[in-house]
Amino acid sequence: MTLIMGVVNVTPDSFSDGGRYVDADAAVAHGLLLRAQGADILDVGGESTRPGAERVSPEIEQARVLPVVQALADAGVVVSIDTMNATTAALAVAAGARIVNDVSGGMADPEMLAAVGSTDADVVLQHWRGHSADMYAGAVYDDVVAEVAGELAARVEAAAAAGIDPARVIVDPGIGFGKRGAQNWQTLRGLDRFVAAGRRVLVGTSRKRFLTDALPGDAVDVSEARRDLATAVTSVLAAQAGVWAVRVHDVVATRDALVVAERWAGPRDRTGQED
Ligand code: PMM
Repeated sequence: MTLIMGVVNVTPDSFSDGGRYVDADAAVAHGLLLRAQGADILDVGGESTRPGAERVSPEIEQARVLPVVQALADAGVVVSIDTMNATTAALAVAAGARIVNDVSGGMADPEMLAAVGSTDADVVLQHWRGHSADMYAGAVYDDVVAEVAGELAARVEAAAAAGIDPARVIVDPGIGFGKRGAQNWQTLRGLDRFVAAGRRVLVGTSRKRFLTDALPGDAVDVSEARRDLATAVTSVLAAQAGVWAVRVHDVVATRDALVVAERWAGPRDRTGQED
């Protein structure tokens, strides 16, 4: 089944959880709850990537995330570290993270791919065309799916050149990153093409603006429950397109949706038994 990556944001300014998990103990407790709810991987991040967000220093980022990574890894959780900084990535892997999730695909920090290459961690290379402060400057495409696929393939090659076996690479088309409303839907419609390219695919739609904007009524007033329901629907559709994992804030809604979709699909084993 498609894996669920639960989001543990350790930031005071994340758009989606209002900074509720700024202290390490609360973040760890939240992570353990997500795991109990069915998350297969926990993605720990200390720098908000919301459109317009300011960068934080690596020192602040590390102070936020490292204790959380350590505690969750010690508890036996598969942890990914959501960072664009090579030093933070290396320290997080040393603290037990098994995946480095770089939303810039190794482009923000020129040391990133070499840093990952000297570990045995897997790496998520996300499609990216610039920092949050000018997030939409690069959102110009003739054919968004073809261009994103081509740019991701180039990042996989750059990773290989830095000593990272492509089998360790997970690609992510970067929903909401350098893409405006309709471009996100076009990208999602092309997910099967990313899957066909042969690498594991991760996708993150959770609570994102393009999704909220699609719902009836005033976008500003869309409740968290409605955003999570919409996210659960995209999770199922992404699973049907063959993605390896979905990155979500509300694990329960997505888990339930994936489980129901599995039942609909029917048994895959040779016995054909259903309970
Ligand atoms: N989205 C956010 C942060 N990190 N990482 C990956 N690989 N894919 C995503 O879509 C992604 C990400 C958005 O930020 P949030 O955690 O504050 O919602």
